[in-house]
Amino acid sequence: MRAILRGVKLYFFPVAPNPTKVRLYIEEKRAAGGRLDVVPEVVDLRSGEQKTPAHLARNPLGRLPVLELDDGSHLTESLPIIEYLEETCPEPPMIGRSPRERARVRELERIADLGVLVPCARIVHATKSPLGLPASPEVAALFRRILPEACKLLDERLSDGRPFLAGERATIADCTLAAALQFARFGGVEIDAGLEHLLRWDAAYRGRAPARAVLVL
Ligand SMILES: N[C@@H](CCC(=O)N[C@@H](CS)C(=O)NCC(=O)O)C(=O)O
Repeated sequence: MRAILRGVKLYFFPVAPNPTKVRLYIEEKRAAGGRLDVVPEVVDLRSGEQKTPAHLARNPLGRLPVLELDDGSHLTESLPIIEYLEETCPEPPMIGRSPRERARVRELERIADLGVLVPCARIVHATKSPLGLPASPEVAALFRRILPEACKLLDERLSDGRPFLAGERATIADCTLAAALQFARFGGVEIDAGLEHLLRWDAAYRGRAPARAVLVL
């Protein structure tokens, strides 16, 4: 009998990359037969709702995503939220089965997050921040130099034709990369057109039902 997770709520905002990672994870898990019953609720980042007392009571840092648990307590930070959901509802696995597989998936997820999502987010917020943050050409230039390193590495990993970053099945690494690339499209951050394997992965991933249920760009 598979575990069923009930009575939890995810606060998110569409296109914002960190909540998008979690939403993609939930859709992928459900599509693979996992029984996650998570109620979504929008917190409007454009109007500053994340800084209202109601949201600061959920996350004193005023950010998304936040997972509200069945006892009313809150969990913040996208990766621990995903890992909590995965540990609560481990089948089918989305981080891998053996210690080595799990380490490999986590390695790819960290590269996608720290090497792609964070640079994309820094470039977007330094050029045309949807949160109204001040522009910074220096920050944008720095992260434009950093971004290609991880993109190139992931392109090389995908060059053997594997459908997903870690192999034959979608994992949390795909969720993070897809969330990052959607935010890049939103903010006009260009990904090198020569990275054919990465772009092939992106097009194929976005065409799948779990991605279509979450991604809007
Ligand atoms: N390290 C955090 C980052 C959270 C974060 O920066 N979230 C953004 C949306 S992607 C946010 O809520 N920004 C609103 C703000 O900073 O006011 C995570 O992984 O969840």
